[in-house]
Amino acid sequence: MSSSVKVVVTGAAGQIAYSLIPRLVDGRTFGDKKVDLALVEIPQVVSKLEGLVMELEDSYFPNMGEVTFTDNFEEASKDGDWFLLVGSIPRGIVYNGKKIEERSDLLSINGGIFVDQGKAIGLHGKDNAKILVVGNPANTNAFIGKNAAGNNSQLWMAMTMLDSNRAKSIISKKTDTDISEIKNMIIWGNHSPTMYPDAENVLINGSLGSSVINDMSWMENEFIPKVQQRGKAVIDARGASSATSAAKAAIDTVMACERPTEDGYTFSAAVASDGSYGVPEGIICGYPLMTLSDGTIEIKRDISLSDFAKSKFQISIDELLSEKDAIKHLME
Ligand code: NAX
Repeated sequence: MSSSVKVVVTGAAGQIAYSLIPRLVDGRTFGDKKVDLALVEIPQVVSKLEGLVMELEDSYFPNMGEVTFTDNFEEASKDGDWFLLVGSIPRGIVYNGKKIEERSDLLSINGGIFVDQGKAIGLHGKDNAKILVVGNPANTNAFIGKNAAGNNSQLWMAMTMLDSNRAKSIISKKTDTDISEIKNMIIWGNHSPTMYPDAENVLINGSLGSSVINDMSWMENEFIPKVQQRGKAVIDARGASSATSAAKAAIDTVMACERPTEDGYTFSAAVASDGSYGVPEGIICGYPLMTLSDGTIEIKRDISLSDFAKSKFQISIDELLSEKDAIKHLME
């Protein structure tokens, strides 16, 4: 084996993690590196992880290294290369005697979690650590975590790959194109129903969506709402939220960061804005990204946005700014 990588996963007893964790050690995601896992849960369910570890051992993964589990995030974070922050408190749960229905309550509770996790990552994670926030509200959780970490050499991301993959599938069906030929599916903005999935800049067999699809009414009235509401549609059909597709999207994001992006292509994730595309600096915003040959990850800055796209994107930027306002008490 060439080297090793330590991956810290929170929410490790949850449904996404059950699909995600085996794929981290299957020899594909990190190539031939040995993968050490630090699995984290809240105290009430941490003991369940013993069963997951037994299953991992029973699965014969030659690339699996040391596997530990704990309810102590700080301890788990030591020398972490990758942090997959899946754990969060869902809407609808009773927390400290109160049913959590409002987005502002959700932002505040989860924000508190991400302050502590961010501090630990900033102090104990590797300086080149990459952090992917999956737990919702993902962008603002990442914003809080990054601020608390205060370590600018670490890369904080929020996951929009699932939205991108969903959008690719819809476009593949609409245009009767093999899904492997749908590329550069950018999700601009927030991972929330305001996100803007960009069907004008998507590449379909190498041509721009704006010329291939040529149907603004479909884009505006069918495609965009379908991507934005896909999570709810899965819950309605399955009686549970997306899990295997979310896990696959997290793996896709890790793989996109671990390997250079082919020339001319991009992948989707949300990162801190550097002002690109007029987005206020600092907020964690969905962008087209590229992994360069030296491993750095950059925003692709030369995508052209139509007036229609700009107006949709702005709605999502405004939402991110209002979320930022709702958690300002958590920012030191
Ligand atoms: P589950 O409820 O099955 O699992 C979440 C787990 O997180 C639970 O076991 C819980 O005990 C644990 N947890 C809570 N707080 C924690 C903490 N402070 N430290 C460690 N563990 C903690 O949810 P699951 O379906 O796995 O979804 C996890 C999160 O992903 C949710 O917030 C969900 O909304 C979010 N999603 C995000 C997506 C995205 O594209 N960014 C898509 C899928 C998913 O909806």
